[in-house]
Amino acid sequence: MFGILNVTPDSFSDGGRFESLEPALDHVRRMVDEGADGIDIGGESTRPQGAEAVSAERELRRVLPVLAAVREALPDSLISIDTTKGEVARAALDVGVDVINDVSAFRIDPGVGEIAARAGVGVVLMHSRGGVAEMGTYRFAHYGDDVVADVVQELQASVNAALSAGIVRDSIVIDPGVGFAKKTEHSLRLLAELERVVALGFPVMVGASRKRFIGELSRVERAADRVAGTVGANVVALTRGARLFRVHDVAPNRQALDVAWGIVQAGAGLSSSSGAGPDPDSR
Ligand code: HH2
Repeated sequence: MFGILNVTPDSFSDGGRFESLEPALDHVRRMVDEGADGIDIGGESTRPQGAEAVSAERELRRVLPVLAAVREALPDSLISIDTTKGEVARAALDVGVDVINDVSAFRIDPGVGEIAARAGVGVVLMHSRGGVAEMGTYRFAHYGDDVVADVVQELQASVNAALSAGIVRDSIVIDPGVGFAKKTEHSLRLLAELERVVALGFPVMVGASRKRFIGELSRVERAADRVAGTVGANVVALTRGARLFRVHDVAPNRQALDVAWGIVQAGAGLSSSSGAGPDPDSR
């Protein structure tokens, strides 16, 4: 599970809260105490209401001091940089990040793939369409009859590009990109049929946390109040094969997913032993 740290003034649910170092570090420590395996740090919002693309210089000014401080404070946690820019990815690798999370899956800057390949780090390839300022909108949310087929095909193309850039299969995680160039109906179909994304053969991350589709289904306006809806979405995603979760609220998601995972595992044990039939000596 990755806890989210947005070092931005304009993120849709936590913009402006963690721009200075001390609040950011406190928040990160808390997320790790609550059970986060890693922290995903981003300096550019893709929020639905007119996200503003920022320059590499500005993004670096926002994230680099925080990345360095978090790396020092948490030497054993995974740190991921959420960026679409090679320049930012390279500088983040220099301070020791473990994962590059690119919401454009190297579409915006193919150089990110080569940089990740050279460094031998993990990558998250997320499905989206369009540039940073429009990927959170519905501008490119046009699909055929089967949104899952279209997203799987585009994710496969991203995987192929990553492999051609020299990234090894074991370093790749894929993500259907809930809410990115997707209306609520599209995000729901993708979560409902997540097995078809899992079938591509890579670990699947889901980033449903506090997103608009949860607000629409639950009629909860304020993003920070969408925690229960997030937990519901993540538990269903787990049962359909998601194995990594990107969340703002670590404690409730950790508890729910640990319990859900225990039940999934118990069920798997039952089905694997059921072939033997009932033990005649047992009652
Ligand atoms: N969603 C957001 C950002 N990065 N990365 C992955 N892999 N998957 C996601 O679903 C995903 C992501 C958007 O959420 P957030 O960072 O909270 O908001 P903002 O883009 O406004 O900063």
